[in-house]
Amino acid sequence: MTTHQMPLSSPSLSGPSSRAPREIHVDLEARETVWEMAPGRRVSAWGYEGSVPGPTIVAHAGDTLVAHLVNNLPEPTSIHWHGLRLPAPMDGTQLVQRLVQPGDSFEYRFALPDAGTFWYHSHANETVQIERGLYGALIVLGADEPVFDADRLLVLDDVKLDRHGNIAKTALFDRHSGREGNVLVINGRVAPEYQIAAGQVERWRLVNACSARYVRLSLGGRPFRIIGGDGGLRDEPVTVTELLLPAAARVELAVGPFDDEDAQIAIESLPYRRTAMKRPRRDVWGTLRVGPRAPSAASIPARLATIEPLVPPGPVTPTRTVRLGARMTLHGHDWLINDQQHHHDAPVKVGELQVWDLVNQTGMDHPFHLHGFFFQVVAIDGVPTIPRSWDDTVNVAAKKRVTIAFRPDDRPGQWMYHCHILEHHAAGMMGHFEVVR
Ligand SMILES: [Cu+2]
Repeated sequence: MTTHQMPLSSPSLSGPSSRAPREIHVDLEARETVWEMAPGRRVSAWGYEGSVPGPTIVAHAGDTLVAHLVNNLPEPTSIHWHGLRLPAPMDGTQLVQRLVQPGDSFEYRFALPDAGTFWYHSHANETVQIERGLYGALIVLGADEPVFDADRLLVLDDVKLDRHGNIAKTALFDRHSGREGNVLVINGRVAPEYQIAAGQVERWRLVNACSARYVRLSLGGRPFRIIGGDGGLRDEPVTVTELLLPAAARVELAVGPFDDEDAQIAIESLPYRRTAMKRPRRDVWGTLRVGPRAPSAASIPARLATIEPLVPPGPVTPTRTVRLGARMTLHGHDWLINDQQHHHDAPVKVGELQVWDLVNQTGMDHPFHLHGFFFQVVAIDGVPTIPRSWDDTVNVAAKKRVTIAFRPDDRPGQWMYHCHILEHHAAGMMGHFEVVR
């Protein structure tokens, strides 16, 4: 029995690391627990192995993950492995498995083909179960990773507490705009402080585990480099001073070097208007302090990965249109795909290039997530783009059109796509389709 847990910060996991593939065994008991978000600030929550986030699973590409879910919750559950190219029966949705009943267990077993930053979370009654803490990170290391001075994982979440300090019940308004919390946490803790040595460069892996919130990330306005997306390293690093991380998406960064010892840098989100119904504001999530200088062994190549374009340059012809829509009802809003709740979409064939036009007909952004397959973003509003990374979650901004391409490999079965604003998914903005040989 080996459970690989990564501390909040660790010496570098990077660098060449080839070894024989292993089985990684993890126990994930889902149960009620006490979540201490800050010293003395405890809330009743649900977590894997009693912690929020759940255990961080670290493996190498080529390993097999064996995760033993035991359900000691008062209601049924299942686990979705977000971003992983696994066999359909292991995807954790109700299309492919019966929910695990209280007192029962289920073993997930699948190979980990790709290096990258992934996460796992409940795929049952998500608006309650994920909000209460049933999520965790899964890091898969590649054979030839760039070298950093340290690795850091930051799982971002927002929690809505009521006036008694308990996790709030779902409100009608949540169904419309998605639930945004009034408490911001990184790795389950309010306002954490991290330290980076002056002169050093760290690899940061960020997961947005919020129900609905978009994070327009800034590090006090300082430049940093994006080195990876949902599905591992991007083609080359790009230097920015901010980025937009939609709900459920991941990003990998090179942070540093900083020269000003004792500087305090805000880990913050800048105002972003994803819906006209919410007033954008700046929030501080945590603090990064620049510590005493230390030597650096970091080495980040100019070229990180080769992303072969799936679609030749030039005009893009979609094979399918997926319209994201809404309908007013007596109980507020229904959220729709092609005018239907829980849309039954046409099958796709193994090996056949898919070019999907995601058309947002609503006045609100939606983070579109495809299960089981990475895609490339090939056009925005009809204007071709050069794919720089592999992704499984993309923001389709209000009234905009995003075109994605993927080629289903030989993993037939039932798959789904949906808006990852959990309340929208629950209210119908979801489609399912079969991959057939
Ligand atoms: Cu949505």
